[in-house]
Amino acid sequence: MGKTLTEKILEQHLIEGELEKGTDVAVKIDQTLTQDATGTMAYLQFEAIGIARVQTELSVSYVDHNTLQTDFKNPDDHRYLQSIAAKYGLYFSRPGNGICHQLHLERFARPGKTLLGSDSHTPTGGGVGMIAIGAGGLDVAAAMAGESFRLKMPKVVNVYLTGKFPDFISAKDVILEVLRRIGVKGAVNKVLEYTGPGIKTLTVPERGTITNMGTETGATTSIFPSDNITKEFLEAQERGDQWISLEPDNDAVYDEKIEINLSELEPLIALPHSPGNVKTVKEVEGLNVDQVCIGSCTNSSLRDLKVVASILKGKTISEHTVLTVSPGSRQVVNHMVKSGEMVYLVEAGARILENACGPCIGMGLAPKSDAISLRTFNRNFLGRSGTKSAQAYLVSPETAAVSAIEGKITDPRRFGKLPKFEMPKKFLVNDNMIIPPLPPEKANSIEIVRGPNIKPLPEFNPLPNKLEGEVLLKVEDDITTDHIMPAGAKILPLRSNIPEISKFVFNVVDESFHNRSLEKGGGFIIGGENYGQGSSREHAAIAPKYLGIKAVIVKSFARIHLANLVNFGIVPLTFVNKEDYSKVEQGDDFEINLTTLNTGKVILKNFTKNFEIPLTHSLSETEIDILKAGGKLPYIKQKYSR
Ligand code: MIC
Ligand code: SF4
Repeated sequence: MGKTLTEKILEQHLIEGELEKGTDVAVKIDQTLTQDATGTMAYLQFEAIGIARVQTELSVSYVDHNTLQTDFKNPDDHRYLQSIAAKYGLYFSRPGNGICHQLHLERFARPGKTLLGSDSHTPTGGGVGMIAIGAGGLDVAAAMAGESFRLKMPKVVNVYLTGKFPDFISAKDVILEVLRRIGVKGAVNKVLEYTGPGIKTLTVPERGTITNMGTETGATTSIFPSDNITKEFLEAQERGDQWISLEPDNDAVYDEKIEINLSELEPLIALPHSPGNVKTVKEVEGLNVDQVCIGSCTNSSLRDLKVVASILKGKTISEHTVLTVSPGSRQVVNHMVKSGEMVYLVEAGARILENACGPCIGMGLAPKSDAISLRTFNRNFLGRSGTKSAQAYLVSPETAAVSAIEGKITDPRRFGKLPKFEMPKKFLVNDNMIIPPLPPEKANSIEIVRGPNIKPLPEFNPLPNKLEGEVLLKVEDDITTDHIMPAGAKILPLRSNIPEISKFVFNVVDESFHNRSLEKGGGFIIGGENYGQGSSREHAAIAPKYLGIKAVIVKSFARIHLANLVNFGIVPLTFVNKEDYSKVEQGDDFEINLTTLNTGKVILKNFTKNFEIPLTHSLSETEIDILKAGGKLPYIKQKYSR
């Protein structure tokens, strides 16, 4: 029986288990990446594990999220990260160099390798045929210490592409079409593997747009084969020697199949407040647009900026619309400046921002009250832009550029003829803002620099046999980590300070959550389907744990958040009968007996309403041991001390 590409790479990296769908496997991790917003916590944890040097083939620490420096906190964290990289043998990508996923694709991603990143959009690397997975910072810290990564062996979905793009349709429309069909939980514990004649029309950066935003389907990762197009890309990045040919077998057996004809795609748009809320642009055409933002790790490659520049050339944006452009990397900026195409953006009225995450994570350029903001980004969750009353829509660079000129949502095909632009044969490679690892003899003497915002890690106790307390909050389906632990310019700088950041837990949902949790001495959260979708931020587990959350009981979980809850000793439980969700209310008094956790069944006693309901979980034996130890850090420390 033939193998999928996913199976081939996972098999080569298998440390424990068998490639049987749904079972637990442990795989070797070749590369890791972190970014600054999750990195500080990841490295505090790496330090706590106590290993002298990273054990991976390659580990990179990027700075791209917290680059708005309104006081000392973010720059202090950058200094901390730089000293950590020097001491422990990592590459350090300096602030201003670009967005981690764009940079990793350009400079480090390698076909056939595994990459674990403390950011949910790590699957961007799948664009060159690697297994690239997003995880919580502690899992990445453990991988840097040489631990394997545990996951449920995913099902493999074949996304079979045929045809080729008509003008004004691009990679973003492909992933929006996937989201339109399967929604934001359609690929939980699945890998989206792209094949078919249509992939031969897609360059690596276009493939990267698709694998990047595959995250929004809940997928473990997304992957393209490594073919001649990959070879050309790596050669253009002066990394031709790193290319290998890697394809699924012709008779590979997939669990599901999705077929998309690129020739038949239309410009698509995700409506507020979910990337899964997809319509055709035509259906919402004519709505006035206050802000257009081009950039983010989904759509900030040279190809994307070139197409935008070619559309904006000689035009002026609407007087009612603000346009921002944040390029993906210095390489992209360098090309745009040298070719003169940056001028078209400037002359059209674009506000050129730093090559960083920026408005995608509410780091500046928040839209005005009630604004309609059209973004080439991958997420439009409530409040994420920094303005709670704003309505964010997600589109391709083509739709964004044409709409910025018109001042309203516009089907880009109305523009007329698609202007031509040329891609370079070779990229302008310059790694002078990436500091390579120091040799061990020099690294040993490096002092770690800690600013006053870096607070010690909180310590948590082993799990008791019985959990008691009140339901502190009951929420609906599709609660994102942006609801649980919001980001933005004010909160992100607190990522290495758990007591402070915990004040903002569930702020967009219920401002009294923090105080109520402390007053009641902690308790429980009840949720619906796909609880914790979105970001990999482990702060959405650590901060609730700090506030005394003991268990989260839901209809279903998103993959990364579930792992983060386990890592920090919060018990993730699900209803056996989903209808029981409606029987419990905020304020109910619960008792959960955990002595039967190993059997997969536990009983919840509701004292307020005087009934019992059955709960279950998907935890492996190792995960139960981690929970019992009070989290993954004490668990690993126990292991190393043995
Ligand atoms: C995001 O896009 O939500 C982030 C910010 O990049 C997060 C990471 C974080 O919260 O620091 C992610 O996607 O994992
Ligand atoms: Fe940065 Fe936005 Fe990409 Fe997250 S989704 S890594 S915030 S650009």
